[in-house]
Amino acid sequence: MIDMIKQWRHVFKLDPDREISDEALDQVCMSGTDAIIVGGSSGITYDNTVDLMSRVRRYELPCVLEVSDLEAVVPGFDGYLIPMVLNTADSKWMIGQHQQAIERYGYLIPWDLLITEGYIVLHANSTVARLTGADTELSTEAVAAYAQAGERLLNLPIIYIEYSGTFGDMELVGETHRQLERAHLIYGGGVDTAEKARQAAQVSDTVVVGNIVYSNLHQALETVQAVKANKDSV
Ligand code: 1GP
Repeated sequence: MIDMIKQWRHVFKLDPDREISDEALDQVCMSGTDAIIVGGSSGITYDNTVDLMSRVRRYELPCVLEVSDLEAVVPGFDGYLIPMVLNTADSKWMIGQHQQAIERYGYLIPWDLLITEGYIVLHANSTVARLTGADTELSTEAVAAYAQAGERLLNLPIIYIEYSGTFGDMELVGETHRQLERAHLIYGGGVDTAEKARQAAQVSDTVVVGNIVYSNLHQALETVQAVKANKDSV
């Protein structure tokens, strides 16, 4: 799983709770992006997840589920991303929900398809920050230290800097990246133009593009080439 993810430079994250036409989905899947992540912070159900997965499955693109709701874990994805929020004082989002999932469904879990992500949530005014009670007021040093704690103490293969809904501080992302030795750094949040995609690609290993797919598909599609053109910059 991690070997596959390490190849990804650009990924679209699609939300099962939002409408996307067949035509738009076709353009997203044929855009040259490396994979589709299915995920969102609210309104995710088994039915809307199955529906989106089966539509994306028509394309030869890796499709993984970022698990946020236990009721909406659908079999048939190529992999399952399991977020652990590092910058929250509420241990439920770090390990509690995971413990409950294993207690309830342990015998069903396809362990070799799971991959954990150390999430650092930095946009205070986002659903994920409010939901998880993330401490978003962090210095660059503090964020880099969370990332290193995730990589070196918890041995997490992925660190995900999440600014969902706003474009983040690229210097902070770059400095965090420099402090990592092994973990793969994913950046997501507010990438809605080719220029922002280019900047994000310079400081991270994988750039995730979400919201703009639903508000300006043309600009969303432009982010793919902008990221790919930066292939060798990290
Ligand atoms: C959200 O990181 C992703 O989980 C992408 O963020 O929706 O702001 O592009 P945007």
